[in-house]
Amino acid sequence: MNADLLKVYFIMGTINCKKDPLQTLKEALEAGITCFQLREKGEGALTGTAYEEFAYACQKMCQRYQIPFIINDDVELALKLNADGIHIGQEDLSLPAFRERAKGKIVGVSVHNIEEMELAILNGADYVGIGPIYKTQTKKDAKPPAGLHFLSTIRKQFVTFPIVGIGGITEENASIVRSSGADGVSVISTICDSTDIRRTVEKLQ
Ligand code: 3NM
Repeated sequence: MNADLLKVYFIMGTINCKKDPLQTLKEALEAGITCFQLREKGEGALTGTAYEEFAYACQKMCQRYQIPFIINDDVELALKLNADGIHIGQEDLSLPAFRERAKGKIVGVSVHNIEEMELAILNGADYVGIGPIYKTQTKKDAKPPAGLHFLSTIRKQFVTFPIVGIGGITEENASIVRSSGADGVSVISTICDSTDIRRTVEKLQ
């Protein structure tokens, strides 16, 4: 995949938004995000038809701005909607099985150590998410922060593989995450909580 798509990678679910989620997504798209992942998880998250309708609305909006629409975890929905890609965690699914079903789609995998990184590449991941780089309040079961050192170690070993950093990334630390080896930054709260999404996305670039 083209690693430029990871530059400013916005992740969101309805529970992350204080404002209208579709309005937040629209503002983020207008501001220049390069990729979007729907991560509808946690207490109070949409389910059933409401979830599918919301996913469809997000997809339509991403299509309007020609930005990849990725779904977190939910392989069935990703296939049903013909999403551009899917992002999976270590616990979610056997990657080789999914890779086979998701021909032509972007497949992203969260990795937390060298072994997971090697396995993700071997099994056909298109990019990896490395995190949490910093402490995050957003993911309750996040692992302890991996820090920039881990990111730069991975980058030295995998010189060209597309990598996005995640976890606690802000307007202030995005550039050091990039200079430590990430092709891009993935954020939830920095965009969801922003009072000026245009300015925030500019600073994350
Ligand atoms: N995955 P925020 S950290 C969804 O470490 C997610 O794999 C992580 O949210 C990982 O930008 C995380 O608000 C939460 O810190 C990122």
